[in-house]
Amino acid sequence: AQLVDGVSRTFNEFLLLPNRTSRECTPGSVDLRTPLVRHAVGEPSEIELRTPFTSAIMQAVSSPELAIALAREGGLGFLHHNRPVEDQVSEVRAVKNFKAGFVISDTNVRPTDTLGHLRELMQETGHSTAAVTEDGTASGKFLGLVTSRDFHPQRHDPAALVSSRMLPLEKIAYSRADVGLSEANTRLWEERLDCLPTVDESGFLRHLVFRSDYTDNKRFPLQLVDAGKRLRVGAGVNTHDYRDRVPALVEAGADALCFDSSDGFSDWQAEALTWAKKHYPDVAIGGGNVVDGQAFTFLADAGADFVKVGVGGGSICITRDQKGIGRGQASAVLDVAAARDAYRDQTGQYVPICSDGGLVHDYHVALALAMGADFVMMGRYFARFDQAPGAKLPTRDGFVKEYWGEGSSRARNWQRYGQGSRGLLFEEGVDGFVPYAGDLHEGLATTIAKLKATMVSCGAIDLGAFQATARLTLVSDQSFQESHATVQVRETSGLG
Ligand code: MZP
Repeated sequence: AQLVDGVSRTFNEFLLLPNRTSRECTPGSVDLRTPLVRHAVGEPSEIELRTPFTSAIMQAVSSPELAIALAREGGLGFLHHNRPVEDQVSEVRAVKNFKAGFVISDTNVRPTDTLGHLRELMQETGHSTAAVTEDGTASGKFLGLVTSRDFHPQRHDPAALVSSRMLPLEKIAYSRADVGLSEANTRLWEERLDCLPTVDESGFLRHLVFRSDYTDNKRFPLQLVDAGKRLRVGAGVNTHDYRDRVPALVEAGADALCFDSSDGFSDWQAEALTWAKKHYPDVAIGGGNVVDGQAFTFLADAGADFVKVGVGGGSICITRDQKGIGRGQASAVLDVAAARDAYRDQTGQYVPICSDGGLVHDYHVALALAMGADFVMMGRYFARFDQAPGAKLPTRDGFVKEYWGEGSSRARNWQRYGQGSRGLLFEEGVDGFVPYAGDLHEGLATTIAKLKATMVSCGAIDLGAFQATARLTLVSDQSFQESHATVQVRETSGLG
């Protein structure tokens, strides 16, 4: 055997040093746009993400609801492939056909009629949000908002309302009973949004009466009639049935595909990529997963439009225990990023890389990006949110959501964990739970706020500058201890 240079290191072993922060460098000026697919140096990528987040190609993570919520935040959800082609296709269609909201014309709003009318319209059109306005236009006076997801005014910041999707229809009633909403909370809502909320017995929002004219869309950025615009969605594919799956997903409108394997450094993946790029040269198709520069170059040469990095670091992953294969995620990202840059210098082609798995804390996202990742993919992180498909279960201390690996017996994703037969000979993933974290919109907003704050401390207002100028330091065990609070901490303020 040959011993490769360097130790296998992971994100916990690094910190970023602050760089000089200029006056112009503020969280408000930070731009998180990033390329998703291969492009010539000096030209823009055909697909850019507005925020560098993608959701894992996993049954427990990327439902259409999650892909919709993430696309609305500027990221991209990848629907999983461990099922019949037609099931995946119908989920791609569900995201592509999503319409953000609409205004119904009802000058004489009679609450009970309107509700029925709304319900029918929402079912017919597939919209998730409906606004009732006095004159039926987007700029008229809003009388109410009806949405299709749970929204809890006690837990949620009123400002989050502006782009959220809230109530199950059954819970809507035009009652003015103000049950369960504290006076202070009501005042907050009135002040912040100038509206009067009413809630049902369980504290869920029932109805909002807006008391101003929201003619200024900036104050009320709900996209009411967002015509012809479609959300982006990605889809995983595998090296077994790609000749059927790729054409069907392209036809359904998937914006980006990704060959998804626990070990992408294989002839099968190169062959599949070559086939896909030959038949669908204009479709964005990524590959992976890899952990070193040699494997990156192999997939880039085979035509990959982006390459995913990470073996064995996932929160549900036991590949390293089972097979002794993998590499610390920080070392893997640093090595692959160097190969990506060398490939760029040699070929004039920039092939973005994605740090996939093993991001445990929000600051790990910043580290992955600073180390050279163009975007990240996360499973555990997204599995915690309402929009993820896992069941939400009560525990003594709150709620948890189910989260299981693609290599677990539950998922049985033999296409990803091919061990030489159809079916799994042994598990490479576990089946478990993650703490419930509420709505994606709000959770991701906090993560983005932290990422921007880190970038500002490092003096960078875009990801290119962040990668180019970030300074990393290794931490010793002792300094790792020092990073944490060393006093007994009071009940938290509730800030994540
Ligand atoms: P994490 O964000 O939960 O730490 O990791 C998610 C990533 O772990 C996925 O995107 C995928 O690359 C990988 N994964 C999914 N299932 C397994 C498994 O069962 C796994 N071993 O390692």
